[in-house]
Amino acid sequence: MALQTATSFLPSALSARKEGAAKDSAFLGVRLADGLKLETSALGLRTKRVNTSSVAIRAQTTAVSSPSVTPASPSGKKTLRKGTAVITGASSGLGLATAKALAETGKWHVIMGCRDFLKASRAAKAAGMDKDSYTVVHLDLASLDSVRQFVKSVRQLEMPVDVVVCNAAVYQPTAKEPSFTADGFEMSVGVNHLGHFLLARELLADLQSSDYPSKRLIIVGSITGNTNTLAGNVPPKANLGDLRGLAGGLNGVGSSVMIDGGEFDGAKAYKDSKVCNMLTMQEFHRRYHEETGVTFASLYPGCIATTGLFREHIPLFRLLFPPFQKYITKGYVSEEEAGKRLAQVVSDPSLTKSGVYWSWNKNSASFENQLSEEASDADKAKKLWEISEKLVGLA
Ligand code: NDP
Ligand code: PMR
Repeated sequence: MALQTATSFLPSALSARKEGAAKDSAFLGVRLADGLKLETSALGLRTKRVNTSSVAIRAQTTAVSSPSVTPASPSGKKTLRKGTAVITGASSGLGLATAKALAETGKWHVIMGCRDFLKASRAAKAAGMDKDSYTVVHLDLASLDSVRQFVKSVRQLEMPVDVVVCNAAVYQPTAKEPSFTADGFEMSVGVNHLGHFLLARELLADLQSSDYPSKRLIIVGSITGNTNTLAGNVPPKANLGDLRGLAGGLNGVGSSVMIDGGEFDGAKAYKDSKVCNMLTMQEFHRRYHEETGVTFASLYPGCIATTGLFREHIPLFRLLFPPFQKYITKGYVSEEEAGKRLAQVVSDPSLTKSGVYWSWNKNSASFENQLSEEASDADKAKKLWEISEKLVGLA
């Protein structure tokens, strides 16, 4: 049933500019002199053919059967139709594991929003996902045009959008100079926050029109953006300051590339972007939960030390990080387990509370976790929202 329609790829939008000072990349990124603070707390089955002529050049899709409302069974009892979940960055790591976990239930169809169509298709196949359980649609979060095109392509699939998971991310801890998205934003915040901000804002209307009983928008957060934890106190620490760099456009031309106005630091930019993700989830909750009934949630899935997230880190780090997390911090979690956790936030009937940042204890039981002061600052979340909507052209 799968019709593969690979058209051209979106050119990658990386460019390097000079800004800020070069950094040393010490093992585990920590120089002893930095003084580590130990603050603990701790879619009936219709077969749909995508009209490729109407899907603009950048969209690459695989058309599949789409789930719909299941009519009353012979017993007369209505069964829940298949849900459809959009997952960004589902070509590897947490996104792929979540897509697999959802697909395996037979109750979910996954729209995989990925920048590399072939990689995503191969990954889904290698993971053993049934070809009718997913659709790959091209999405490069480093381009706002691509995000808008993705939204159009998803709508052309004519599947409901029941859950959206903003999962994709880049981490550039060893970058000496910033790189930029197609729209000129520093890459980490541009992809992890601004691309997702536009995507989530656009797809909210689709979530709202879904008839699924529990509609959810999930933005993946992290412990490392929370300075009320030990992990969040490993330098460089997340800090958005007064958002002056963001307000200046993060372009390195007349403004800093860092949200707080400071010098470029790739690791900090990632952690700042995660604070933005967690603040954005809460602001969505405050603005839209009552009106739309959508559940907004974030999470820390555990330390998935083996994923592609660390691809740009030095080889020694990649070698020692997994055992360090397994045996020393005991924060390690496998990709499979982390995927089950995120799949729970997508689909578990008991996780409908909105505005929550979920974490898991050692027995893999979920609990509502406490965010840091900055990551729960409502004034900052509002300011972040207002600046972000200007930057992505929504205001
Ligand atoms: P991976 O690198 O394995 O996955 C990241 C995904 O994002 C990949 O599919 C990647 O695509 C995609 N991606 C990157 N840039 C873009 C872009 N410009 N447009 C579209 N997709 C893009 O990392 P993880 O699975 O670890 O990360 C997933 C999420 O989990 C992130 O939000 C991360 O912050 C979070 N997280 C991870 C933790 C960990 O320990 N690993 C801990 C806490 C949170 P491609 O395959 O083409 O590179
Ligand atoms: Mg961290 C309980 C302790 C704990 C946990 C759960 C993590 C998770 N880390 C912990 C502790 C420490 N880390 C300590 C004590 C150190 C100093 C040796 C340390 C170092 C460290 C580095 C250099 N840790 C890291 C890095 C990274 O480059 C990773 C990062 O920050 O990526 C942004 C990372 C992480 N530690 C974690 C988790 C989950 C990460 C991946 C971060 C993320 O995706 O947010």
